[in-house]
Amino acid sequence: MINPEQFYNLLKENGIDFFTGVPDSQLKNICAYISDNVSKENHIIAANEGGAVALGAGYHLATGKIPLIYMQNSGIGNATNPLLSLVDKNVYSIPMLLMIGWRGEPGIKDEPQHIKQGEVTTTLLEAMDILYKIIPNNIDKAKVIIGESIDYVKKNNCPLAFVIRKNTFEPYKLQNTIKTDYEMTREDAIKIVVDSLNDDDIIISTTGKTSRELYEYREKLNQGHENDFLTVGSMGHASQIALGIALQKPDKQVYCFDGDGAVIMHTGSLGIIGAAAPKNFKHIVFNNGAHDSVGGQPTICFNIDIPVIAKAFGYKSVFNISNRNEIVTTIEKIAQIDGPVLLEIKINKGSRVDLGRPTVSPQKNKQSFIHFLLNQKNAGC
Ligand SMILES: Cc1ncc(C[n+]2csc(CCOP(=O)(O)OP(=O)(O)O)c2C)c(N)n1
Repeated sequence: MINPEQFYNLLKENGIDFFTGVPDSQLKNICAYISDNVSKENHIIAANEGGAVALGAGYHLATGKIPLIYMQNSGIGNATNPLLSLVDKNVYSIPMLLMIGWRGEPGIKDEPQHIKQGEVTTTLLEAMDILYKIIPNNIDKAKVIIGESIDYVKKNNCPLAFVIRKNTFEPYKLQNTIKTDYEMTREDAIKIVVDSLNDDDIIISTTGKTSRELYEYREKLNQGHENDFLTVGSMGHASQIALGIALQKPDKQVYCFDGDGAVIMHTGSLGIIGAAAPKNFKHIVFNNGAHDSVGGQPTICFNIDIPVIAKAFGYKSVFNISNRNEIVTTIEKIAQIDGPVLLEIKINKGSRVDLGRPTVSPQKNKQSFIHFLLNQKNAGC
């Protein structure tokens, strides 16, 4: 394995001193090292991977230097537009390094949402004409690749991608972590919200540990999963799935369980919800100020006012709470009033070490959810 400090030092020696991206669990250790050791001005956690590519392009335009953009391979989709229509040789020809966590690498067991993305990761890069290097597990070999890659990027004024396999980096624990003193973790809050909902309310839950904790709580209660659509991939899009359902099923209360990182990834969606204004749309944002599911890197969301943003985007009512005893009364209120409604619950980051993953496949989840929506008999999961 590669020591994150040594890897970072190699980048630094080669003149790389600007970093931006969206965190990934496979890049957790190197991202944590960068977070702890690079100044705020030179390390920006972006809203989404496309934004990170554009931010890196701006850095290059202003300095002539090479930025490094990090992302999970799921983020290639978000990054594709600026990579092809801004950075590409046929447009502005901007040099940059990409560092891409390779979830779902063929032959390595991973979750369903990573399988296709893992299969096509290198093919997508080839299709975009982006040269890629798989970073070897050995610092001396990595050193040669880093040097050659930076020469290539400078000479050709184009991007090059480092593809990072599982367990490439040694562990490094984030030091500069924000400690909060709220009453609940996400799992505590999810449990109380679920207990406060009615049997026929539906939940669209966001990517990462929110969906995993919701799933496990249903298991613990011996309930089925048919009320819940677990958005295991597609980070930032749970609210639009919920909108699509809410508009078609006005008789059902539709709850979107969102994360702050996910909200910030595609915030414009809030305006679309505000404009469509379904009365049955109830948005709950579990704000832990972090990308907790992939390593706890900070988001901007403890420094912005999500309810105020939602209100400005046309939500009818917004709430902000952080205490246990407020959840039940607020959910009761929310159930009675017209949406779109947004409830922000401020929570501490962190989760159980033994948190599992859904054992029901996404397609089974979809089938039982559809049956539930159509008021048909449960498909059995
Ligand atoms: C497009 C995309 N980029 C990055 C990821 C990796 N990822 C999975 S969950 C997550 C963090 C989500 O943060 P938040 O919504 O705040 O929820 P939390 O984990 O803090 O509960 C990230 C970055 C992803 N799945 N998809």
